[in-house]
Amino acid sequence: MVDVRHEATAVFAADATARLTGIPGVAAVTAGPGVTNTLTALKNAQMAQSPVVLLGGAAPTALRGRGALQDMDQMALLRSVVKWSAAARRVRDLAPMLHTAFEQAQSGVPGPVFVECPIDLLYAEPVVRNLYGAQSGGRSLAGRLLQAYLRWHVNRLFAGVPANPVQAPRPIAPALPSAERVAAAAAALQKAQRPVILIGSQALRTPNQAADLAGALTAIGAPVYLSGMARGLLGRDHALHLRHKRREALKEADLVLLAGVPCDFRLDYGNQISRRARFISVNRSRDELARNRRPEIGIQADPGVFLRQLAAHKFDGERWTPWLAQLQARDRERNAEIAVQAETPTASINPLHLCREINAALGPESIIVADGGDFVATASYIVQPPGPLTWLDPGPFGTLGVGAGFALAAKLCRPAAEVWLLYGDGAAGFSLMEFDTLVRHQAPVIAVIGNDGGWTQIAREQVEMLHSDVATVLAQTDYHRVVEGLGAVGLRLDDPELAAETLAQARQVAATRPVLVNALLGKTDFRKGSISM
Ligand SMILES: Cc1ncc(C[n+]2csc(CCOP(=O)(O)OP(=O)(O)O)c2C)c(N)n1
Ligand SMILES: [Mg+2]
Repeated sequence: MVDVRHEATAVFAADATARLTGIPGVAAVTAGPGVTNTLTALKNAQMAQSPVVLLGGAAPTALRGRGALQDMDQMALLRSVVKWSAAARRVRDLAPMLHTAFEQAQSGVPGPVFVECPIDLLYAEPVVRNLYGAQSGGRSLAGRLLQAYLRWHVNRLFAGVPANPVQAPRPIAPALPSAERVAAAAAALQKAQRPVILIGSQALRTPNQAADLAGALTAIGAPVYLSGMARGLLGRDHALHLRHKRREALKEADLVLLAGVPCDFRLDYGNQISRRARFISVNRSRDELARNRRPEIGIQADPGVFLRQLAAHKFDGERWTPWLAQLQARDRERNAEIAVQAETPTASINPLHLCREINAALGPESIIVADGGDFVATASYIVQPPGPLTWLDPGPFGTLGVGAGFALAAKLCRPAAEVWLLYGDGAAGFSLMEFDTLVRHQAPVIAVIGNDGGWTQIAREQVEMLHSDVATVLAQTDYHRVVEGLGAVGLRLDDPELAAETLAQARQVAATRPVLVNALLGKTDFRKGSISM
């Protein structure tokens, strides 16, 4: 049980817990405003296909719609942002509904679920009898009728609860690909000259199979790009792992295999895949398989299982050596460009330089959480997650504010890991108060704010197109002093020469206490012209 300061944080933390462990995360919030405060985080979990169980309170069953405190139609509001929901109306509903909730969250395409639990189902029977007894009054006929009704109501609330309502959870098996489909994909891949495999979050739904999955990709031997929760899967220096110029690779490829990757904005709705290429897609979701670009071989199954079965076929990796070498050369070229850009002096600290220093400071156990715009997008090109499931970002909903909840969960799930929370200064404003939570629950994370004094991702396009920076400018505020007030340690960094030293100091502090480095940034053109739509 971890109590936080904002309900969104609770859901973000439950989401990250689910992603890192494969076990659904649970958040419990109060009725009304507690539930409405979770909406954005639930939608974020839905888009990330993350199994979260939200338990929400609700007004007492007999007082719904009568002006009760925090009363509202929660079911109507949540329906579109959860995969499944149910409203308990009797105590005996609770256990089977929770059972179904956990199954629904994990089966097929995973996602968040909601169980509404009115408060009179959560207290002991005598307390509830007393509560309703005290509400009704008088010896008049109306008063006695009301009392009789309420007695009947409470009897009904508590009736028929089995002595042992809790059953063991049933195992949930993912959809398996058929052997013929795997063979068809293998045959296509064996014939390809320039294959590219893209791996997305879905392939990592079963975290304890990450090592096997990495082994499978090595055995297949084709070039691989990793996205979402798959980032870090192959460690830092795997020969098959490409990090840059994906668009070019997709244009030139003669076979593209998407494993748990939808054709959404990140692939320009499928347009990045050459029309001449053979196109295979594996996805748990039938909708995602068909969206925007229909694959030649479409397989509705768990992509991780598919890849492991694919690896049982024989592939001649040598055949792809020249193609791989070409992609690797482009990767090296891009890294060299970045290294040059990182050494260009700017005011305060060049963000590329800071990202390179962060990358150098990471240990093999580090987990990176990304919450922001321009700065964290820059970091995603430079900071390399060291291993499987060591990179957490919001996912395709792109919600600012996931930072503290994700970092909290990461540190509590993996206490031995160093958790690096990379914040934009705008994004940090959504969850800085949760440093109170990090301090109270002894979750010593290392936060770094890339403090460019503004909502830079927005400013980049707005200033260019509308010639005004209105509403994109922030002050380069002393955020390090804010967290000090909450019991964490704050460090200010404005000199590039001191970056390595300050990060080393932060790591030392984080052995025992949460720490925040407020890094004052200058401007670069690194992401000029980037627009996401
Ligand atoms: C909750 C939410 N509000 C707004 C946005 C739109 N948005 C995306 S990036 C961005 C700017 C973020 O600023 P900051 O965190 O300082 O990062 P920077 O771009 O300056 O590096 C905004 C407002 C969003 N994705 N989520
Ligand atoms: Mg900013």
